[in-house]
Amino acid sequence: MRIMQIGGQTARKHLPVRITLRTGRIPERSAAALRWAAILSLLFSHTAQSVRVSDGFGTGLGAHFNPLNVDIHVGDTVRWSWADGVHSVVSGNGSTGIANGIFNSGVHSGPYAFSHTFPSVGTFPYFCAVHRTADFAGNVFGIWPSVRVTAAPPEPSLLLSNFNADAYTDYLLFSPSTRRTAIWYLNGNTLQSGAYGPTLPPGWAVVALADFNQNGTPDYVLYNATSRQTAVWFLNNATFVSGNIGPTLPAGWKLIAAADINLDNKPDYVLFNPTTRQSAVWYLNGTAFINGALGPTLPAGWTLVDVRDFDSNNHSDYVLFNASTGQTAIWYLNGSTVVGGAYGPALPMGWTLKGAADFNSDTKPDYVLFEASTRRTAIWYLNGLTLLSGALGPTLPASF
Ligand SMILES: [Ca+2]
Ligand SMILES: [Ca+2]
Ligand SMILES: [Ca+2]
Ligand SMILES: [Ca+2]
Repeated sequence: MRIMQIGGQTARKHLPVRITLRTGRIPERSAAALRWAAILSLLFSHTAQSVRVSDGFGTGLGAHFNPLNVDIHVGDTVRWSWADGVHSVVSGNGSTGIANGIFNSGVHSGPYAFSHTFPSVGTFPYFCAVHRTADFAGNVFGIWPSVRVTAAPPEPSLLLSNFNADAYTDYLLFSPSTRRTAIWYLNGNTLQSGAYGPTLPPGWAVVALADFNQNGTPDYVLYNATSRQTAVWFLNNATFVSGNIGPTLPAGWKLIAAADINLDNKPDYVLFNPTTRQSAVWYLNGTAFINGALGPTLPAGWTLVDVRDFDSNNHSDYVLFNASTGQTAIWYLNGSTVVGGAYGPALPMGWTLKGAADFNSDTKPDYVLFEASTRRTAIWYLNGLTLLSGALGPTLPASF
């Protein structure tokens, strides 16, 4: 494995920050952080799909369930409620009355509510054990009520850089289906205008942005998942200028970011292996591989999201995210060596951390959050790791 040969270092046994994370000493969060987390939780948390159950909906709507069919994504929850009457919600075959055991509220007098979360794709018919015959005969569609669960839409690729050399970071969107790229020019959190960038050849994706030819505007780092080849496309704002083949990644490794780790003004690759959670740095001269070093290994549950300088010492730092807890953390680096760590603000349920960049021109990186269920983005303005305020950013298109 090239990564092991070129690393020239063995994994470190003692990582102070790792211990900090594991022992769970959580630095106090500011009142602003708590307030913003609470506000975002209230405004943007998942709302379960609701089905009202009643005797009184009549034939057009289905006898007892409104709506008759519910369309949701994997992981969503449906909540049935009835104010009065005696009802139940039983998954299975309404014609025969045979339950299939996926969900069953039991028979209850109202007011009552029952919820079920759907972890997999499929169509799930159900009936009311009390009104089974009327459920079918009473609706004009000739169908049984059901919950239809489809796969969650794929997360868009969202990368952050300043394409038009103004004071503000912009969004780069990449659609895996069309392989189109689009730049959304922002002024803070506000979308100003957009432009299509170049469209990628089949098999390739944009995975990182950095200025590889020092002309002041970011270039695309491309990756081919089949060949594991990387390439750099040199851009002038949204216009393709030329391209170069870069080094090929070893199997199992992902390119997380391109950032200058050794302060020679040339971007380097930061790699992460999600299986071993090992990180590595590949030092580059333009697109030519020079040498590599192993970086720190992340604790279980944590992923490397981005690489930015969070303590204004010019050394890029790791931005870490724990998707199950919503917790964020920064590992401060000196080159590829961890020298400290701290927790950042925790994200509300349903939101993931997409990256970090400066959105309000105070030179300090801010968080970009994404909510998969609504495709909304949000900016959390930070002073170091202190959350100052938050604002919704533009909502990402499903595809383009
Ligand atoms: Ca800009
Ligand atoms: Ca460098
Ligand atoms: Ca730093
Ligand atoms: Ca900022």
